[in-house]
Amino acid sequence: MFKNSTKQRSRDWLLLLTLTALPVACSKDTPPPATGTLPDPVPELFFDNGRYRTASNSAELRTSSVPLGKSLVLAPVICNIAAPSAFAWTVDGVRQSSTTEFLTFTPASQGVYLISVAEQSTQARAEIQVTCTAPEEMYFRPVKSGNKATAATAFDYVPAPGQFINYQSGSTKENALQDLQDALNNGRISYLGAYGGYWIVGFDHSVRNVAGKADLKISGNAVPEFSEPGIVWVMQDSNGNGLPDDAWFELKGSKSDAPETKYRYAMTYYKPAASNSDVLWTDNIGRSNTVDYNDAHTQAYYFPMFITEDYYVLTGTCLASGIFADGGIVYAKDLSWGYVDNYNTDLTRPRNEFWLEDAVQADGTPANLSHIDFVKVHTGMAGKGTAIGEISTETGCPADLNF
Ligand SMILES: [Ca+2]
Ligand SMILES: [Ca+2]
Ligand SMILES: [Ca+2]
Ligand SMILES: [Ca+2]
Repeated sequence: MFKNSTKQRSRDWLLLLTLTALPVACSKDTPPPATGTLPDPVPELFFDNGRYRTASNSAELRTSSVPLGKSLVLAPVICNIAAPSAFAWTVDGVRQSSTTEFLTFTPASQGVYLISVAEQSTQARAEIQVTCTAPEEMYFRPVKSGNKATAATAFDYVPAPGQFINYQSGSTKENALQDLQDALNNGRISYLGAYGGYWIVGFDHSVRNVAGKADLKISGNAVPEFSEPGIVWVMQDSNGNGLPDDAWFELKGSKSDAPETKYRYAMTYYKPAASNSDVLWTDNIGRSNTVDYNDAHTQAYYFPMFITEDYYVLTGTCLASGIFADGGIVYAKDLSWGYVDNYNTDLTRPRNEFWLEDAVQADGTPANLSHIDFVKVHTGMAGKGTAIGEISTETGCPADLNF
């Protein structure tokens, strides 16, 4: 099934990983790996803005926003710190009382705030710029003549590596974004690849949160005992600029309180040195594995080759793998509710329907959103089965159920 060279290369990588300390998932201070080497595991914090991260963009100041009169819970992604101690937070240099990884920020007036967090045992530190904008309803966009119920605009598409991902050498990020736009326009399914692969889309109007009912529909291609759950995130255009550069809120699901669910999880995928190869990944908690090349999908690279750097980092929430075998057949477990490309087992929560009431802050408290403008979906599991390959979410175009 595998070419010998592929397996040998994987063994070389894994041997290296075994012989040296496990690599960092997300270090900005170490160079990208040359063939056969990986960055050292440097303790690090960063703020996730919902976009992929590379060596070249990791030093950019991340931004977010919060409408006046509301709170935003901030929390960094924690890399290579096995047992974090206390955290120290500042807002414009003023020390805050929180000593945990969470800060509830409730600005008293509109303006731009620089917020920092440092982990005390390592001095790992991160900053984020948060703009306090006009109150929540200021930029609500009512439905106008000519608007449509489904998402209109593709803003970003960065799949994880996978057997259904086919962006070969010479492809561009613009090619990928156009593919997503075409899928939105034509009602086709999009492929997110393995854990963390994502798209970001926007509506031509604001999707109102109507109390006590589902507000969004996002289809997948799940069938019983083959679910590949994707996590849904939503955003308001709080600063009114038409771009998804504000605060993301996860829609909770039936696994949100499961002890194995990992929040602010980061996975780094490394570009293979040769075609027809497995794709190595490492994560922010010291694990590594591969997305495996198989003989059913023979494009040269499963890694999206429009990523020009040697590795990229995808972040989000990670659920325990649903892969299981029974009688020699591999299945992917159906979850109760709350995920795209999942065959809901809770029949009170119809499949493919999502409630904006389920939007939560980083600490799991309700976000209480009156409406949203943007949606992100990412593959929510890292798992693979022998015959079926990696778990990878498939998605249709989101629709406003209150249109
Ligand atoms: Ca609702
Ligand atoms: Ca699927
Ligand atoms: Ca915006
Ligand atoms: Ca899939």
